[in-house]
Amino acid sequence: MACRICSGRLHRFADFGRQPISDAFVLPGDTGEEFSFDLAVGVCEDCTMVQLLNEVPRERMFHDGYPYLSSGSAVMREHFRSLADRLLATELAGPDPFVVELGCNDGTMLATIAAAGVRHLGVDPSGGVADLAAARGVRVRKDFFEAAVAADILAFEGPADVVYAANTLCHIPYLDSIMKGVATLLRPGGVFVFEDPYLGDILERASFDQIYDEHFYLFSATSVRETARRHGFELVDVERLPVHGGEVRYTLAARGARTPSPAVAELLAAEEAAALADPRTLRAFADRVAGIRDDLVDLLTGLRARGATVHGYGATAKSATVLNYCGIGPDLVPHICDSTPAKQGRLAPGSRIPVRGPEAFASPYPDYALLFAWNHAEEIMAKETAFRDAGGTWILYVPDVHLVRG
Ligand code: JHZ
Ligand code: SAH
Ligand code: ZN
Repeated sequence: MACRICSGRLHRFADFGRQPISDAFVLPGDTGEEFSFDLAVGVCEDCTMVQLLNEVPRERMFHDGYPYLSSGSAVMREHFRSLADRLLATELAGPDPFVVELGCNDGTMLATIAAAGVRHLGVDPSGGVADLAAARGVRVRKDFFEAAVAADILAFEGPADVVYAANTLCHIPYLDSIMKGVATLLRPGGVFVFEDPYLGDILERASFDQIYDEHFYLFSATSVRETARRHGFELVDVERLPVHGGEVRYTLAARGARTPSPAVAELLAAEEAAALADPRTLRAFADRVAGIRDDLVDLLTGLRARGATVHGYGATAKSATVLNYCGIGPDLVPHICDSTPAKQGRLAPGSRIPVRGPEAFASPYPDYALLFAWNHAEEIMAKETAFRDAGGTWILYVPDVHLVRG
């Protein structure tokens, strides 16, 4: 296996065994074998990019039945509204501005742009979510963004002031084509802004469930800067974000077009000091993760032996890694509650744990709730205070296995 960015040698540091497609929720009657692949992660010895060793074909993950909805969290809706407002007040404040969003999903971010009457285009290959965006008044093109699509957009719409992507760029193995496309599409002086889970946070919190089929890359400022450099871009800003368990928003511009903010050098220096890309750091992470697996399985088997009930909360894509790596099935967690319509009434991939609507949580409350959507803990605990009042206890496994009494 060679690095997807620079063809350098990859050093494998973690292995999660066979895994299903994380967002492929199974119909109960479907007894066919699920697609699976070896989920293993490596770091490039040259450019430091952390990446999966195996690639799942993109059409298997992103299609008309793709279930994830950006609008499923109030905190995320507010996050995207404030980002859109900021873009409108800055990069999109000139005459006839144009913004393109890669992976616009159900249009949560672009809805604010559309409401402001600003020219925009969302690009997303998942037809179901793209239809929801269109229903909100967002202009959307159902396609995988890549260099040829960028050239086509340029021809029909003209150059973009901003290309934006949230939780999408790290999903795309073919970044060379993306970078070429964005370079073609941006006007001179335009910016490419994207935000994704941050390697530094993943290592610090041992949040190994951020590793699954869709998350092909785990970015750092160091690896993003190197990737950008290879395509004539410069990393001109970084901003740490609290959402999704810790992310970084990167801003790229054509080399020499903008003065990098001091935050860039600071984050690069912090990554160097923390030896983020050092195989020893990454192997220590893998050891910690094996400990979390043992602790979680011990806790759940102990609770079952005592006759306590444990239900899952949030049928996240992340939970696929937890469940299938730890070997947790319906015997330990009989069902998971989730607010996403397209996941309800189905079985979680691999583990085959049934997914029910949020109303099932209270009827009756379990003794313990295993919080797979730990990144939304504050929002969820605030709306589920009745669970705590009924004596319920949350189980979290990030940054270690621990109990929270609401
Ligand atoms: P959440 C997905 O990951 C996939 P997931 C993807 N690869 C990615 O990077 C991120 O999103 C952005 C439910 N829920 O956000 C909704 C409730 O039931 O952690 C979701 O199914 N009640 C693109 O799936 C899940 O939990 C609630 O109150 O790991 C949360 O999924 C809330 C707030 C959520 O992302
Ligand atoms: N930006 C949203 C959605 C993230 S889900 C948010 O942060 O909540 C990731 C989205 O990327 C999915 O809707 C998926 O269909 C889309 N996607 C995957 N590959 C893509 C590509 N090559 N071009 C554009 N979108 C893509
Ligand atoms: Zn490399």
